[in-house]
Amino acid sequence: MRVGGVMQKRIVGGLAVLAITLAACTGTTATGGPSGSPTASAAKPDVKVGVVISLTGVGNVYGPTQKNGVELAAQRINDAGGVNGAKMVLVIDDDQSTTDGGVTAFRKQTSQDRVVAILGPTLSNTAVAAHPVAQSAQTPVIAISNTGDGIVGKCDYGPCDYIFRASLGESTAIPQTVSVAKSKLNVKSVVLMYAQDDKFSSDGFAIFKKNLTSAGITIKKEIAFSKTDVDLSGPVTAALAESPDAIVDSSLAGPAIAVLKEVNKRSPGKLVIGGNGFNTPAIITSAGAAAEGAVSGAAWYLGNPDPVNKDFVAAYKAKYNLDPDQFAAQAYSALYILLDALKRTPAVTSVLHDKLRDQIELTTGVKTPLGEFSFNASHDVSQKVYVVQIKNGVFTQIN
Ligand code: 1QQ
Repeated sequence: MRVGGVMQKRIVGGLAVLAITLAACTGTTATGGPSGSPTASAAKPDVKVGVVISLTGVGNVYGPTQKNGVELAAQRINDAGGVNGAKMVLVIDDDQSTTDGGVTAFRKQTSQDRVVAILGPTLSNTAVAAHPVAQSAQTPVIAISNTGDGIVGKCDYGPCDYIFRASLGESTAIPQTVSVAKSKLNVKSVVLMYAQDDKFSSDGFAIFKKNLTSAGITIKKEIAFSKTDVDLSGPVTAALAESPDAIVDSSLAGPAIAVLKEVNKRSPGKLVIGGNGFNTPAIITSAGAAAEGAVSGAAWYLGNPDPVNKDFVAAYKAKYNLDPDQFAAQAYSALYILLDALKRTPAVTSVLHDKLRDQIELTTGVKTPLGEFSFNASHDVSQKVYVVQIKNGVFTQIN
């Protein structure tokens, strides 16, 4: 009866808290104590973590490797004892690369699944619609691939203190890319192309414009297109007519592949510079030789000899018979960052989201394939930028 009384009080505090608390009570009464085995025990209630990613739609080149990365991390985490002995269980939903898809998945995961935290969604365009759902539900989010502006810190939709970002923002990456373009690749003029109906792409356009201008690189023309355009022969012809040293393309992989192919057809060898949309091996497999020489700023690269990265790459290869990409590395890293905070949160299976949020904020020096990870005061990642160029079909660091 005493338990009932406590629970009644908590109903006033919030249904989510009640449900998770109930689960915790059941677990404790049923079995008590950890099994003593290093593997996550069935005795404790599972710790549910939401993952909302683009498995279909325009972001579908990024979501599948994010899924691989996060599933590998969950498997390894559970093999090593889970969250203080409790099994970590992923709830994965497709955001369909749309704002509606993202909002629906975030609503489901916060109200139905009652996950402890959410990783995702894949695209910045979806994130600015879906993150407010988690913010109102006071469910922490770690953004694993949103690189546009206003994702953390100051958000247009209002307070976003439950939102964190483990993905390198374009406002940090692009200045480095522009600097390398100027100093190492001798770029003096560009045409700036971008998808105007995608937040990541249009934010990247504005950031490129600002940084190219301040670096003294001439922008000969700006050309807007749509993220759903498949034929970019017109815009590319118009861009090449300006005879720039390079074409800068701020877009997701679909249009980027079309731009690379058109440029290669009409002006082979012309330098193409992009943003985070370029950091997928799909660019190389789909554009083939036309991807050769393309430059972008990345959060990670395959050849990084750091032992944590080497261990991740080897485990990923063993499980999927494939090299990981940046998106897999970021998703994998984020789950370990969350694990670290979950382990530090008292009574983890009855976690109160504000306590978990506070612990995520205190993250320091978690060893990940992205390097030793900490969040800054704006809940953003502070990490090294790798400016990469595709050479012989491989992303190669050039900074
Ligand atoms: C964003 C991105 C995409 C290019 C990759 C997921 O960075 O939408 O913010």
